[in-house]
Amino acid sequence: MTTKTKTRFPEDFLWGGATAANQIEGGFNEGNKGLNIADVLPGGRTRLNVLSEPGFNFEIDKDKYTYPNHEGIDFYHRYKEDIALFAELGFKAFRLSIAWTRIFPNGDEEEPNEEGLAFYDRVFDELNKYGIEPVVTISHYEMPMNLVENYGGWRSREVVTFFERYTRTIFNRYKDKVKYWMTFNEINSGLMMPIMGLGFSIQKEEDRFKPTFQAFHHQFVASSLAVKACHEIIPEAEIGCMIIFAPVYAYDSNPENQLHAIQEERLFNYYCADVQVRGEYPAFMNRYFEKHGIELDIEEGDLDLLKEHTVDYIAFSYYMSRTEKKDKTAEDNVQGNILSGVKNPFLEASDWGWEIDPTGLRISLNKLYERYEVPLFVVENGLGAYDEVEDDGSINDDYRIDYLREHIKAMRSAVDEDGVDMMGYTSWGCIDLVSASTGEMSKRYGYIYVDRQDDGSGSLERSRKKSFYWYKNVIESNGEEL
Ligand code: BGP
Repeated sequence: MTTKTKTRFPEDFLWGGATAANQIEGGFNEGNKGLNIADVLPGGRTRLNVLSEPGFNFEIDKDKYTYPNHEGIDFYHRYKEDIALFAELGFKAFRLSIAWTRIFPNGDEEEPNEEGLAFYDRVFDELNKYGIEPVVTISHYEMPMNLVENYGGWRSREVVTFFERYTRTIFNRYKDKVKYWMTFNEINSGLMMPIMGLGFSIQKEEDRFKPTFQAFHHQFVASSLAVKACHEIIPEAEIGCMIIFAPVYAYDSNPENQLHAIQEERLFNYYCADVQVRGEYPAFMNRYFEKHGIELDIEEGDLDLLKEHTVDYIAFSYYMSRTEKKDKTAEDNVQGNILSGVKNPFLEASDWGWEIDPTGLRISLNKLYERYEVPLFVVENGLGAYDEVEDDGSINDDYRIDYLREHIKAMRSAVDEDGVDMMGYTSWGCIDLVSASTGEMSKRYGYIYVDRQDDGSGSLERSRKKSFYWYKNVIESNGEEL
C-alpha cells in the first residue's frame, strides 16, 4: 500500500544514491593506482578492533586476514552496467568518491596519473549520458599509504600542499563534468577513528589531543584551499563539508543530563561544521584547547583563509541518534556506528546495534538549519541488513523499504512543515558494497543486490531487490508516493 500526501520537495531535488571508491571499485592495483588506507584494512566485524591492537602494522598479510576492498564490487570494470541500473532507478544524482591514489598514487608526486584521471572521465561521461549529476567526495577514507607511513597522515602540514595539488588537478580536469563537490567524508569521524579520517593511529592516550586537533587544523586549511580553488576554477559549482550528524538526547529531564547532552553534542556534531561553515573556531573549542593544554600551530594567514573560504552547503550522514547521561556505567553503554551512548528505550536497533530513529533525522535537519542556515544535503542514510535471495531470485527487503520510507517522511516534514532548505538525498550504498566499519559484504544497504559474500565467493552479478522498484517510484513521484 502506498500513502499519498502533498510534498514540497523542490523540483530539482537531487534524489539518488551514495558510494565511496574504496567500497565499490576494486581494481586496487590496476591503472597505476597506489595503495591507500582502505587497501590495508582487514575484513570482518573485528576490523576496527584489530586496528587498535598493539603491534598491528599495515603490511598486507593474506594468511591472516581478508581484504574485501581489493575487489570491492568491481565497479572499476562494471561501472557501465551499474550506472545503467541507476538510470533505470531514475537517479538525479550519484554520489561517488575519487580515490586520491588513482590520481596521485603516492600522494606526493608532482604530476598526476593519467590513467586514473581517464577512469573518472569515463565514469562522469557515462553518468552524463543519462543526465545523472555526479556528487563527488574528494576524500573518503582513502588516504595514500605513502602519506600515512612517511608523513604521519594529516599531522603533517606538507600534506596540505599535496591535497591542494590533488584538488586543483581534479577541478581543472572535471570542471565541465562535475558541479557538486564535498571535501572530507565525515570529517568529524577523526575524533573517534583517527586512522580512517586523519591517517594515523593514536599510540598513547596522553598523546591524543595535540596531534588530533593539529591534524584537524590541517584538514580545515586544506578544505578552505579546496573551496577557494573550486570557486576559482568552477564558479558555478557548489562545494560542501561532510559530517556525521547524530543528535544527542538527554536520557531524562535531569538538568545535569541535559547539560551533558549539550556538551557531548558540540564537540562531535558542531566543532567541524562551525569551522567550515562559519569560518572560525567556536568559543567552546578555544576553551577546550586551553583546558587540555593544546596549542595549535596556526600559520599566519590560516585564520583569514578559514574565514574567507567557507563551504556552500552542509552534507551529512544520518544513521542514528545517541542518548546520553552524565553518570553512565559500563553496563549502560550501547555501541552503534562509531558512536556509543546509553540505550534509548523508545528505539529498536538494527542487527548491527544502530538505533533506528527517523524522527532523529528531522531533528538533525532542524538543528543544522537553525544553526547555520545553509542548504542541507543528506548524502548518507540507510539500513545495513542481511538479505535473503529467494528460490525464484527475488529479494523482499520490506524492512529496508520501511526504514527508508520513515526517514524520507521525516525529511519531508522538515522541508514541508519546518521550512528547512534541502538540496537532495542520496541514500547510502544504493548498490551493495563493502562495509566501512566491518569490511563485510553481508551488511547490505542496496536497492541492487550484488552476488558477493563475505568469504569472497559469488558471481558479482547484480539483481534488483524489491526496494529497487519502490525507490524508483519515490523518485518518479518526487517523494510523494512512499
Ligand atoms: C559511513 C561511511 C560510509 C559507510 C557508512 C555505513 O560512516 O561514510 O563509508 O560505509 O557509514 O557504515 P558501514 O559500512 O560501517 O555499515
